[in-house]
Amino acid sequence: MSVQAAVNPGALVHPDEIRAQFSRAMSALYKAEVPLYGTLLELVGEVNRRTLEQDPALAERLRLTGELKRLDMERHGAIRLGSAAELATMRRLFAVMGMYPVGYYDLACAGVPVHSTAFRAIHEASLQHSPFRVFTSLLRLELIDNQELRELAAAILARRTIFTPRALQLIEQAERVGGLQPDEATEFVEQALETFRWHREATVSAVQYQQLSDQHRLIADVVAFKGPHINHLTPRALDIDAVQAAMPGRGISSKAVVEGPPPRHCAILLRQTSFKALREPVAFIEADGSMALGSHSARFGEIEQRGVALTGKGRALYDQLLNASREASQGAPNEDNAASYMRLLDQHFADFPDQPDELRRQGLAYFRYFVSDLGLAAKARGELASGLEALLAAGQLRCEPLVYEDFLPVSAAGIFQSNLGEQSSARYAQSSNREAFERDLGAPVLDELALYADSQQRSLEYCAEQLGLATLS
Ligand code: OOG
Ligand code: NI
Repeated sequence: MSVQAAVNPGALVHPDEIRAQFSRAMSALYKAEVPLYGTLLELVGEVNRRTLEQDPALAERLRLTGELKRLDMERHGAIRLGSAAELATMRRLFAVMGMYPVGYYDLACAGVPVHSTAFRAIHEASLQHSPFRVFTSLLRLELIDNQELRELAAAILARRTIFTPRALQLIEQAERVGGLQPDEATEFVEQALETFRWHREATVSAVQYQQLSDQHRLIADVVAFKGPHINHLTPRALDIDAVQAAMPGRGISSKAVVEGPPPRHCAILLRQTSFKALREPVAFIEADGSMALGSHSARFGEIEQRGVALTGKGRALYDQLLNASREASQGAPNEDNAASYMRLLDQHFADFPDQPDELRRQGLAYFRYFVSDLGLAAKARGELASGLEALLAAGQLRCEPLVYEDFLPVSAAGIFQSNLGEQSSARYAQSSNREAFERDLGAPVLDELALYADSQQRSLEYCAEQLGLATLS
C-alpha cells in the first residue's frame, strides 16, 4: 500500500479532475504529434482574446455563465473503434473520468459506415470543471458487402488489444472501489493515453491496406493500425469566421464550407470547419516480416463555435431549414458551390428567430437563469416581481443561453468526408441501428435533451431558493 493510501485510504481523486488531467495530457500529445494543431490553438487563442476585447458584453455574459473560465481548456477529440469489445471497454475507461455516452449519431445514411456517440460530462458543474468530450465511432463491418474482406477485417481486429494491461487493471480498480487515488489517477492518465497515440507501424501488408482502403478509406483507417489514434482535437472559437479567414495566413488550408447553421446574432448549436488530413509515412508489415513504406492520411484539425442548445421543437426547425437549404443547393455543399450554399443557408435560416428572448418565449432553446443584483436588492426590500416573466422584465432575474455540448450528424458527416477525400461517400441500404450500438456499448446512450432540460430546471430551482420562492417555472 502506498504511503498516501495508508494515511488516508479514502482520498479518491474526483473523476472531473482525472478528466481535466487527461484532457491536458491529450492536448500535449497531439501538439507533439501534429504541430499544426499547436498553430491552430495559438490562432484560436488570439481571435478569442480579440473577440472578447471588442465585445465586452459577450465577455461579461461568458463570465456569468462560467464559460469564460473553461474557454481555454475547451476541446473535443474523435476516435474510431473496430469492435463491440473495444467500444464496451472504452465506455468503462471514459467512466473513470466521469464521461458518459450521450446521443446516437447514424453516419451510414451520409455514406460513412459508422455509428457514434459522444462521451462527455453531463452535469453543468462537471462540464464547468472540464468540458472535454470525445466523438466516438464504431465501424459497422456488416456494411461491408464483400464477404471475404469483411472476414479479413474482423480477423485483423480480433487480434489487436488497444488497451494496456495496466489501464485495464486500473479501470477494474476504479470500478471496485469507486475511484482512483492520486498516484493511481496519474498512472491511469498515462496508461489511457497510450490507446490514443499514433502508431507508425501498420498491422497489415501494403496489399491488404489497399484492399481495405478501396472498400472505404475509413475502413483502412480503423482496421490497419494498432489502435484508435486520436484523429483531431478541436478548440472552441468565439468567432469561427474570423479564425477561418485567418487560417491561410498561418499555412492552414481549411475546408470550403463551415458546417452547421449560418452566422447569426444569437449562435445556435454548433458551427465547425476543419483542415484536411495530413499525409503521414507508415510502415506496412509484409508476410515475410519485412516492412514496406507507404503513407496514410488520418489526422486533421478542426475548429468549432458553440451556441445555444435547442429544444426538440427548435431542433426540428433547424433540421427542416438545413434540409431545405441542401435540397435547394442540390446536395451536400462542396468547394465549387460554397458561396451559393452559404447564401441559401442564410436565406432559409431567416425563418429561425434570432433574438434570445424570442427563442425562449417560443420554446426553441434552453436557458440558464441567474438572480441579478437587482433581484437580491428587491428581495431585501420585499419588492420582488411575481412570476418568471415579470422577474425577467424587471431585471431581477437574468437568463443566458445554455451552451450546446453535443454534435450534429450532418456536420459530422461533412467533417468525415472532407478529411477522407471526396471519393469516400458510399451508399448503404441498412438503416440506423441504435439497438445494436447500445448492445455493443453495453449501456443505453443518454438523451441530450433531457440533460439540457435538467440543467435549465436546476438553475430555476437555485434562483427560487436564492429569492426565497417556493417555485419558479
Ligand atoms: C469524426 C468526425 C466528426 C465532429 O466534430 O462532428 C467530428 C471523425 O472523423 O472520426 O469530429
Ligand atoms: Ni470533430
